[in-house]
Amino acid sequence: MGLSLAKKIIKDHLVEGNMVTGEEIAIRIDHTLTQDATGTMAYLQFEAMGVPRVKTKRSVSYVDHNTLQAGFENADDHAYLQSVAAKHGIFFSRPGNGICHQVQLERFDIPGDTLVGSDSHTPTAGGLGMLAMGAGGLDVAAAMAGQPFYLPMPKIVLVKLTGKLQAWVSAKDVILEVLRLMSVKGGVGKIIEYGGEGVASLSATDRATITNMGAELGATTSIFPSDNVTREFMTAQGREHEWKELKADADAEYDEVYEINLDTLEPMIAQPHSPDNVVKVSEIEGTKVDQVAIGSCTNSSLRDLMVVAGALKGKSVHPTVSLVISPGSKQVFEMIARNGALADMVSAGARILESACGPCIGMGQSPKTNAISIRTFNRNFEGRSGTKSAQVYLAGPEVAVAAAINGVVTDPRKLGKPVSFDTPEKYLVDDRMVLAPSDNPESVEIVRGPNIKPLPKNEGVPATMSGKVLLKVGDNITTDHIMPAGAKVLPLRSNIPAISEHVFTAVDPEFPKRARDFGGGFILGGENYGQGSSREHAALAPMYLGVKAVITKSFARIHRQNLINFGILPLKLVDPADYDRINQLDNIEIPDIASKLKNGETVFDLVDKTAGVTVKVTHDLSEREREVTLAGGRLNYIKEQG
Ligand code: MIC
Ligand code: SF4
Repeated sequence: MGLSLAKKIIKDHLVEGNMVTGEEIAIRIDHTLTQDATGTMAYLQFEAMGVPRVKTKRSVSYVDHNTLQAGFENADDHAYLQSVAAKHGIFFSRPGNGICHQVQLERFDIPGDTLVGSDSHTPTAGGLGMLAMGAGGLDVAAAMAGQPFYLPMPKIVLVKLTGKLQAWVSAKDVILEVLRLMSVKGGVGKIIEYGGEGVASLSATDRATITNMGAELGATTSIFPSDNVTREFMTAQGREHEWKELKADADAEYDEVYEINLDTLEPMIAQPHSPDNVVKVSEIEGTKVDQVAIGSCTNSSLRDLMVVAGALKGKSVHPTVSLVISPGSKQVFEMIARNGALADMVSAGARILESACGPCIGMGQSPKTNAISIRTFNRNFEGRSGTKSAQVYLAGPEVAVAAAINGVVTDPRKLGKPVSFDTPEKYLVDDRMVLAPSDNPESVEIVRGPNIKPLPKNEGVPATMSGKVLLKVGDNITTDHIMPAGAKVLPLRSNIPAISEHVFTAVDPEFPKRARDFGGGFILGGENYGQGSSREHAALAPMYLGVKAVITKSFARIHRQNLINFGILPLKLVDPADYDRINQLDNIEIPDIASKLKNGETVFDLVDKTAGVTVKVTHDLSEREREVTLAGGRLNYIKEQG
């Protein structure tokens, strides 16, 4: 039986385990990426491992999230990151050079190689046929230190594309359709592989839009074949030598198959407050719009911005709409500046930001109270824009620009003649904003400003766990609920004591105080707990506040891994109905947990002393993960292993 594309790459990189669905495997990692908001922690952890030079083929450190610099904190982080990169053999993409995933796609991704990044949208690289996964900073640090990356062998899902996209319909509509079909938890434990004859009509950056937002399915990653389109893109980036062909065997077997006919796909839009709340644009046409934001790692390629500029040319932004645009990279920015497209945007009234994440992570441009904001981004979780009452919709650049011009949600097919765009034969390549590591690393001093605080430590699992249920939450809790981002909190990413004061405040402002008053305790959650971002702060800061275990119906992959990495036990209710029997502030106890865990037991009694009931909880930790948790986290474990 032939192999899927994903299985071929896994097989090539397998260092431990068997490729049996659900079993833990370990793969060799060729490349890593970090961004500044997760990178400071990742490099503090890398430093703690005591490895002088990264052991990957190539590691790149980007600065793209915290670029507002409303105080000294962001700039302190940048200086720290730049010095660490120089010293330890890492390339450093300077602030202003662009969003990590866009720059990585343009300049560094290699088909058939593996990439781990401390950002959940790392699968963007799957657009070029790379096996790319998001992870917590500690897992990325471990990969830089030469350790393999561990994951349960995923199921492989084929999304077969037929036909060709119609005018004013684009890649974003494809992934929104996949989200409509599969939901935000439909991809958990799966790799989404794209195939079928429709693939050939999608450009490399179109494919990257699709694999990027595969993160919102909860998928391990998403991947496209590497074909002639990939080759042309890499040649235009001056990197033909790094190209190679990659495709699934004709008789490859898949665990699930979906089919999407591009011919009949219409413009789609995700409504508040979830990326899978998708309808056809035509169903909500006429809805008044207050803000339009174009950019992010999903939709800020040259193609996307040329379409936006083409639609805006000679027109004005609607008087009641604020239109903001952030180009994805310096390359894109410079190219639209030189070819005049930027002038068309500015002339129409667009507000141009630097090449960075910006509004996508609530770093500025928060919309007004109760605003309706249409964004080309990938997440519309409540409050993420910085305005709790805002209604954020997600759509492609065509739908976004149509709304900016008309002031209401508009089917872009009504804009008339489509804007044509041909992928350039040559992109403007200039890597001066990427600094190579130092040739003389001993001479490099690490710069540690006052915002860089030491890593907190965790002890192992206590003999018996007891304490209060500090918080009870529902299904699909995101890491934005657990550890909010935005302009106020993001600057504290290198300062765990300070950032821990914001844990769960989006849900319950009293949470940090309660956790401190009770000396820590437990969290009770529903399905898909911890979906969204890879931020390990959503585990690290609760750990700092004394959270010992999180008990849920199910977990999202990256967050589950982060909990283990910091020694917090991810436990599941054996009977999900028991969720209703346990309440916030109940006193609970899990007797003899440490010894039971050591002995390999998987089911424990959880005694709810307040409710007077005993329920069963379980874990699905691999042997290695059990040891990591018992050691109090992966850093302790790595040190113990020498
Ligand atoms: C996000 O989109 O939520 C982020 C900000 O890029 C995060 C990383 C972070 O929290 O720093 C992600 O997606 O992993
Ligand atoms: Fe940045 Fe937004 Fe992409 Fe996250 S999703 S990496 S915040 S642009």
